[in-house]
Amino acid sequence: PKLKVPVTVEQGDARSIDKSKSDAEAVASRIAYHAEFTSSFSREGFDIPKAYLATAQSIRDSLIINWNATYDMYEKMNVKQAYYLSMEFLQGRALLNAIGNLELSGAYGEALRKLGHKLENVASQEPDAALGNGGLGRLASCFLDSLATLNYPAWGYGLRYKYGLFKQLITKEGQEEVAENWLEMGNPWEIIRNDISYPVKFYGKVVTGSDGKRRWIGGEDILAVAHDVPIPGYKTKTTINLRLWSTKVPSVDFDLSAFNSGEHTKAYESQANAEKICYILYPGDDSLEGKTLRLKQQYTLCSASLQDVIKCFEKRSGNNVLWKEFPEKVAVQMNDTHPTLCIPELMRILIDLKGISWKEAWDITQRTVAYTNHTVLPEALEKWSLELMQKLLPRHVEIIEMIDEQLINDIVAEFGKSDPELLERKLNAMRILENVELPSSVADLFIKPKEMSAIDTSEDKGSLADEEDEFVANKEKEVDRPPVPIPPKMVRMANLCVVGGHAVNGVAEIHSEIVKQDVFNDFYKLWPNKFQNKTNGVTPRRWIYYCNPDLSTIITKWIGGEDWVLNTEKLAELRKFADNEDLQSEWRAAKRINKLKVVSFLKEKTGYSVSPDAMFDIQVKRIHEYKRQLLNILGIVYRYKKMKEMNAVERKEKFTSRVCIFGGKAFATYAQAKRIVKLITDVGATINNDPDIGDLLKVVFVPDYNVSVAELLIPASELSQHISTAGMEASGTSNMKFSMNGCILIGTLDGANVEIREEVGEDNFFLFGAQAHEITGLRKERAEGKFVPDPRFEEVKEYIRSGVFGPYNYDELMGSLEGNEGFGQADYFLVGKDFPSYIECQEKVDEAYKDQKRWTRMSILNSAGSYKFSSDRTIHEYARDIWNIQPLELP
Ligand code: 4GP
Repeated sequence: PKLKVPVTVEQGDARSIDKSKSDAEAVASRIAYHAEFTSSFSREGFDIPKAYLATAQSIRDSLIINWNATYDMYEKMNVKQAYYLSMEFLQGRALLNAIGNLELSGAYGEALRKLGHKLENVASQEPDAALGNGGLGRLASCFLDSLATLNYPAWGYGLRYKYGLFKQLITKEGQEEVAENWLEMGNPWEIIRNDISYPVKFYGKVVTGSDGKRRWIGGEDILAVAHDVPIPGYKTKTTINLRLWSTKVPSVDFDLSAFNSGEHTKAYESQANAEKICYILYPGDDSLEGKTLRLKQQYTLCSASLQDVIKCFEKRSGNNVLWKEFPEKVAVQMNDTHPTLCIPELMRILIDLKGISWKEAWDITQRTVAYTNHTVLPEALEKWSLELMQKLLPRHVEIIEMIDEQLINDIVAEFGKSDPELLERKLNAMRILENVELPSSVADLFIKPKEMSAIDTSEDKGSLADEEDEFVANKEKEVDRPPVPIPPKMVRMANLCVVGGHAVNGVAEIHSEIVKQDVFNDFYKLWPNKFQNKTNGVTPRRWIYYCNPDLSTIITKWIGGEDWVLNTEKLAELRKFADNEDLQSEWRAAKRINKLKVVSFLKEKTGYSVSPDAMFDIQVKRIHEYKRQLLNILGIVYRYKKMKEMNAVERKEKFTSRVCIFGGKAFATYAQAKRIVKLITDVGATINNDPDIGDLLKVVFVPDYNVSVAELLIPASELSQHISTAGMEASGTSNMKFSMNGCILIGTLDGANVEIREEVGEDNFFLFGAQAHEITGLRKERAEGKFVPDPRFEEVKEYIRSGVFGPYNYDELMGSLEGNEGFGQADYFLVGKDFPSYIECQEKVDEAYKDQKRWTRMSILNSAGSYKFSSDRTIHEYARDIWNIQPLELP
């Protein structure tokens, strides 16, 4: 449509402009202003993409006003601020969230109607900002929302990747990845700060200056440039900042003479090298180039952010910079180990650039930084090659070596020298450097008795002939034996985090226990007070209030007010109405509306038609063996096989109709995860086209799962699956979102499931499977061949192998469940072990669903019991126990 309102040029806060106008008129004229003057589209017309940009730009104006006021106040009050450093922020869309938080939904809806558009259609134009992989990135985004909403002085730092997480296509071959160019149409939410940039150095060497100090010189310099994204709180003026860095070459580095002499590519080379650091979210790191790039990304985040933090601290301190007070003004939270380099970088800045002693710098650093662990999977505990790090960051390696040495001394002091075996075990577990020689004073303690005799100068050396025999025998053995590879020297980032920070936290109670008792047990015994739990949470604004308006209206009506959006404890009041028939029927009606939306979405995205009368059973998350999508699909195959063995009447009698929905991305090089995707889509293709089955069972893989898709699926869900091998899922956060939206979970006692079950009540949670403390024993039993598989499990694998679901060779996938030769450890994720209890539990689900009153009661009790899982609660805990920051609200 053409613009229907006359364009009046107005600037300023949408509500404070012309008081004679209604909010909607004022908003409309502001949108029109931006359509005319700001948007980068051609003049004519006012189509949806243009309407989206102009709408976003108009709301951005309001955000900037609040945001300036927020930081002016923080500066004036010189308050302590928390800085959340994360390589990932999975923000999703911003428009409806911003409009809602500013309480302008009505005005914007009406304004856009006047201009010929619907707000929902305009909002759906926005590409997801997918600067993250999954849980940890989305948690960071929920935290920003809560920090702003609760008026905490805070700031997020991340990287501005040009390409977000890949776009997932589902084809006949399974998953395919294509680049996600989320910035193609420009990003109205960011403000480029060309005046805020910091040099970041790589390579070079370290020299000792005439003053005896170590200096990092030479190397490659790039520039990190700030891009600011305002994050509005809900019903507050507080608007905090997410500062994302992009990289470029300092202008002096452009090789003009090469360009002028025709070597255009050469001239551009350094620019391209600098820019590629922020090209993609997770560069494949099988190659050395990939590894180097990822380490450069991590260092860019740490270095630029700390320089920025320090500049702010110095500015706020005026003429009186007291470094020892730095931790009283600054808290740095490292979201997993990716920002570990903060520790040596802060040390470097303090010692080399600010002239502070090692001892004081160490004290400041430790009091400033804290670390959150998000996974106990050994392969995810980051280690970097010492050699690579030495090349890229030579000064940091010196500092890390000194921290390691200091740690060795502490360990020796703590455990003494009387028990060399214990000491050696402690050093092996706790040192930051792996496979690196010990200082000789400590190494001497471990000389084995045999080695001792070799350097023994006493007379008794045994007979010469014996020694010769032994020598020959050893030589012969050497001929047969391949040379022993020298283990690579590595830097263990998690150990550095634990040593260098003042707090370490897990993200759910069970996970924090595993962190203390297993992953970092030696550290825990040494410094028990460092270790904490901070059970994750999700923002109730995005994850129920905005994404599920129908249910939210019902909750507001029954609780008698909307304050549950800020005080989720109020949700517990729903408990007393759980059996109320009126509430129950309203509740079901809201679910149905949400299911209908998903029915059309699935049709559009996958071509499959599903019935809104069937139970919507959903598993959406990254595809990973430990999350066991394989268990889910094997359960579905079992169900299908049983259906096929029955006649139509029996089938209908026995089974509840289900739509089984999967979604999630497999890491591009994770072959086994991609095979799982392939199996799910193959199974879907067969079942969905089987006329015997009809609406009784449908299996749909939703392509390109992201935040916006989650916002659509979660409100429509009735059953959701959180079925990881116990002890392996740190927390999970989608389990919280599902439960909040009245979905019932089927799950193992893992991560936050444990706490959700406690809150919603065990009758309202479908529990199955082995428990965390049993897993080691079960794996051992499995590996020793003592496991006797359930015949139903064997039957399912056989059925898949028989080719019912197409010609693809599933040997590798099925083999992994059996531990055949070449397939690694037998069923490491214990799918076979948990299979019988899983399918038996699914039968209970079917039974429960048949009684819709009972089911609705369970659903209501889930929402009611989800109050603990608001990220507002989590953020209050971090603020109180780790950051020591206080809320401060704008007048
Ligand atoms: C995830 C964990 O897998 C998940 O259990 C947890 O809820 C989430 O972090 C937030 O704490 N881990 C990651 C990761 O996303 O990349 O390790």
